[in-house]
Amino acid sequence: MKSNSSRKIGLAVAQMGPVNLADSRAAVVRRLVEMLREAAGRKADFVVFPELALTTFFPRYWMDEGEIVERFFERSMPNPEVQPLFDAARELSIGFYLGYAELTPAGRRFNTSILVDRHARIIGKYRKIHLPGHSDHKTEAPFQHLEKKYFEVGDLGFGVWDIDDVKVGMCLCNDRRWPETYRVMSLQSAELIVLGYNTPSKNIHWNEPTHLRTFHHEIVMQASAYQNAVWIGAAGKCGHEDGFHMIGGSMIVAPSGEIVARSSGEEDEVIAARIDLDLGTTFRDHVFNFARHRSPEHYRLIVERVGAGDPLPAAVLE
Ligand code: CDT
Repeated sequence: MKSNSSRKIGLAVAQMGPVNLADSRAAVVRRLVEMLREAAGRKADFVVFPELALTTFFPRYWMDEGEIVERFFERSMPNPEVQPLFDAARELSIGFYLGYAELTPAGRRFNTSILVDRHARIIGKYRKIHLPGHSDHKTEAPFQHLEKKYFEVGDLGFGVWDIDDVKVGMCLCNDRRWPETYRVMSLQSAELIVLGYNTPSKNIHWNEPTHLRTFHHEIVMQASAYQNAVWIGAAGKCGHEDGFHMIGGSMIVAPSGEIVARSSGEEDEVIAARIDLDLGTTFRDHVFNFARHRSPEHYRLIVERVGAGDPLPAAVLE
């Protein structure tokens, strides 16, 4: 990530409209490349793409696992279908974050994101830790949320990487709702946290009013940016994928908690801001000076307990 002044960089978030079951990888990658070019034209140094950006949000479908793997998982990265995105990044000298379904050589499956620098080198990898949904077939539900069936819990922790002197952390979708996600990264001096999401506007587990889906999406990121003195770039895949609606609201949030850029629709859309990393330093030097003010001896329960009042591991997250 290069910057003209020492502590300012151009950050773009590339929201995606729907990716339908019938859409080819090649067509999706063309959309990503087009948005990468637009972001570069707007002087971005780095672009955030959504979670599972290369395919439809397939955890909504109960399907044969072999078919799921064949249709939706990537065996390597970059692979020939995704290579045009890497080639464009190198040509434009721009870095990116991309979410995709990863199949390892050992046959393990993760909901993964990567951090790619402006030389198109993969410098960081994250595997989603907070997998939402269920693993059983909910025959009464209008759609499924089978992340617990199709993915393993990530095994890489929450990392932070240096990308041209900016400390960048990654997470994915449901992770953004959990305070631990951000704090583990801010304790590694993260300055910018990037994430992609696919958030259905309907909650199949309980009758949640639809407006709360966007409200909670905003409130967790605004509060977390402030409490951890980080910038957040969040890219959604949204609109109606084969009739199943997901929220938009892709955004860039400042360490003040303020939203500085926000998508306006539910289609492919690039939003951008020139972000001042020193704003985070200001908050970290004062109200959130961790070294001066944190009291970890009083936080032990956070790592000793999983569920409230119960030292045993929680069974499921639903
Ligand atoms: N993709 C993803 O993690 N979506 C979840 C839906 C939660 S409802 C089961 C999210 O947190 O947005």
